[in-house]
Amino acid sequence: MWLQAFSIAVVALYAAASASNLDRYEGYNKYTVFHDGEDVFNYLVDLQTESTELDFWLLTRNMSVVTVSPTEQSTFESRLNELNAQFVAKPLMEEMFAFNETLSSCEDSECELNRPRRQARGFFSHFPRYSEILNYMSALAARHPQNCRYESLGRSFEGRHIAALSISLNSRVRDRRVAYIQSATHGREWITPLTVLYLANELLNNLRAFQRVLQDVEIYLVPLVNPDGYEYSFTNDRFWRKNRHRYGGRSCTGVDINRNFPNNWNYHGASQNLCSEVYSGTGPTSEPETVAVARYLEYNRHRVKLSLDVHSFGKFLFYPYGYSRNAAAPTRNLLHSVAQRAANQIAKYRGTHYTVGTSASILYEASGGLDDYAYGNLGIPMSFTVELPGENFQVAPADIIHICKETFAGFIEFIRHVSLY
Ligand code: 0X9
Ligand code: ZN
Repeated sequence: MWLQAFSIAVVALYAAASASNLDRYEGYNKYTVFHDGEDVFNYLVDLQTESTELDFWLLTRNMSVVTVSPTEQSTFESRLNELNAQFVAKPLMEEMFAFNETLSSCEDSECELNRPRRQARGFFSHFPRYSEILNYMSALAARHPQNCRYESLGRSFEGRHIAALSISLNSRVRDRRVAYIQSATHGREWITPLTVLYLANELLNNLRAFQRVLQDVEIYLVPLVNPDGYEYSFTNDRFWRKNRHRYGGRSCTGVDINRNFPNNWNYHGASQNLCSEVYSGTGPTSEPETVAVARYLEYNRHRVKLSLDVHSFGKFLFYPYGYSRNAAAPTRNLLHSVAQRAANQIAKYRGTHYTVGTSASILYEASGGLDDYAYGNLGIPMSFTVELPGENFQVAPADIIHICKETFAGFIEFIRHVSLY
């Protein structure tokens, strides 16, 4: 009897916690659109930049995934029909409830109730909240004081720390080449910090095995570039992408940090409409999160040889330039071959296939990204954006560990190249 009441309470708590960040998506549809003509692609690119009612989860040259509010669905469908584009529509809530288990959070009583099960399955079987991630990072540093430093790069708009881990064979030697890896620039991309934390944990637990890789290299990890957006995607809006910059008296919130870096700022694929998902801010580096990252990279520009910006989703490895299809990186052959090697290593684990290229040619042109800034402004020779697997910014909990493991193989391959520069 007691057990039954307990289970009912667990289910009720679970449902309450799960529903809140999806409340606003009642009636939304998720569209998968297939298109090979320029017309449809250009129509979708314009919508991505300017529409505030449509949210592009993926936009490639021949296939796109977009969520649409109930009021906009008929106009959107008519336009797609006019353009002869094939599409499949699915109620968004239906899809999300299929992923029910992944909707749990870990800063409420529900977390406490699930703790034993979670511990049994390990850290890499759920989506941890901000405080859990920071605890995990500081515990790693405490456990490996000779090899790991835990620090803050600065604070977010809402005042959260942008936490970092530095990993090296000897943390007192400070002038090594740096492999810089960041994630969760976009709040909703929950799988991304887990892959970076998995890398930290694996390296620190197997320092001897990775001695060669770490010989001349410091690994610098920033798992949550956008802690406010990350938290907001748990508490209020599962699909929140931008930071949480609030402008007094204005109804819309947030800047896309990956449109805010000072490289061709606010050129293609960025918007000056505050309500847009790709709002580029009031100027380059207008955001505290962008400043924190740019300041670190600028200060260490001669040491940083690799910059990886981990996003989701789509299974892509992108190299510069992303701002224009007509801009070719002078070292593109090298960038391509390093990324292809990483893709090959990832595929070895269970066959996951990544596509390698520039995001401007595979996706859309988008300016103000970290990858272009690191390569173009700072001269960091290896700069990439990783788009991890996924379908809807969730992955099944049982799959998290596999994504972490295959991505780890790719990270190590990228890092192996650092000592060559
Ligand atoms: O659009 C983005 O910021 C990235 N894709 S995501 O779906 N995670 O939002 C791709 C960025 C690629 N790099 C540049 N365009 N510079
Ligand atoms: Zn992203």
